[in-house]
Amino acid sequence: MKIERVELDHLSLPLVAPFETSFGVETNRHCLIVVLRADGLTGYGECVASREPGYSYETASTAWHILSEFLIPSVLGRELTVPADVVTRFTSVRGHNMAKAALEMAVWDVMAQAQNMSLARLLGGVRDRVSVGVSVGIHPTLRALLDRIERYLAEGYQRIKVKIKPGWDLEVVRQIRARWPHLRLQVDANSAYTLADQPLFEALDEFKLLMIEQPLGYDDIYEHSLLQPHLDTPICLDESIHSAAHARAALGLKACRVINIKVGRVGGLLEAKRIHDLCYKHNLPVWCGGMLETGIGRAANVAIASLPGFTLPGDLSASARYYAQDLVEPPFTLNEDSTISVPTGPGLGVQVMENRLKAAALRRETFG
Ligand code: SMG
Ligand code: MG
Repeated sequence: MKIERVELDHLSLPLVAPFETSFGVETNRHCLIVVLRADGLTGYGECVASREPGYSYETASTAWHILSEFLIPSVLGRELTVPADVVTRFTSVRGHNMAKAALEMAVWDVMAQAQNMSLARLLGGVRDRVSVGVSVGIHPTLRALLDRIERYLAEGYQRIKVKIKPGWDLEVVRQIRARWPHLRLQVDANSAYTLADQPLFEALDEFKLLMIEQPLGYDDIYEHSLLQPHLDTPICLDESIHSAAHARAALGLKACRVINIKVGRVGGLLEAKRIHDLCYKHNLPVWCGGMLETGIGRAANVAIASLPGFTLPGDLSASARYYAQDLVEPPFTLNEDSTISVPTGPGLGVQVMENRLKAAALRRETFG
């Protein structure tokens, strides 16, 4: 298959509510969408880098630079047969995983369509619905947070993740537990703590959390390995796992008991699958993280989450949790059993509404 043309769009989409983490607040989601044309087919990919370098060093602007100057030119006009070929073309660029993942996703999409197969099937998925939860940001008051959780529970989400930061942690968890003793609950610190906070994490043990996500440095594995043996609660690594090699290091050091796999953070679906396969072999449960994706990135997330090792609920919520109007039809909805159905149509299996893409674009450029 020959890549004939690639279009890049930088979008700004208003979120239904601001999303606050230990590193900042987002009210508008910035992302890049890749539209790829090959053999009469159109594939889509989403770049999850944010406007600001808070979660990762990549931003929508750095991804634009890397895609337009290096990654897109490396595949334009090329014959590619399998998705791994595109990864090979990218080896001369170090890092910039979110930029790489966006273009790779569009290639998987067209290649799955060319075989008239869903992306989930091409990846080796084994489920037709995936278990999901909802990630709840930091709120101005505890009251507001508890009300928000109550509404998500009423909508049918059966697993809640709350963001924590120093000063918004133990008491928050205590109050949630007091109200919902059996709720499947986990926390995400986004690297807001240090090893000196070990007593806080020990104190959290009594609340039987499913996991504590990325408590320490965003690029650390070693210090997490020093903390994990002191805790009953599993540590889950997010920010510091960028490759299967990192996952291997975390496994070897026993730095965590769970890994959050994000397609963008690890450079694409192929690497996400490699991390999955490694963890599956070692009986380490994984789950699919979220980056407030539109329906395009969400379709890829749901597909990868259908692999057998994704045994914990993902941060994959319904379209309406993020956007008043998603970019795709039909929008993703929550089933009664707190799952999302895996699209069965060819490729990503969603219809991208290009007029909505155009309406939200701050910048667009065509290559080839
Ligand atoms: O997509 O529902 C979602 C958000 C999930 O909490 C979420 N993601 O560290 O896991 C994480 C955060 C990063 C969000 S930065 C935009
Ligand atoms: Mg996280």
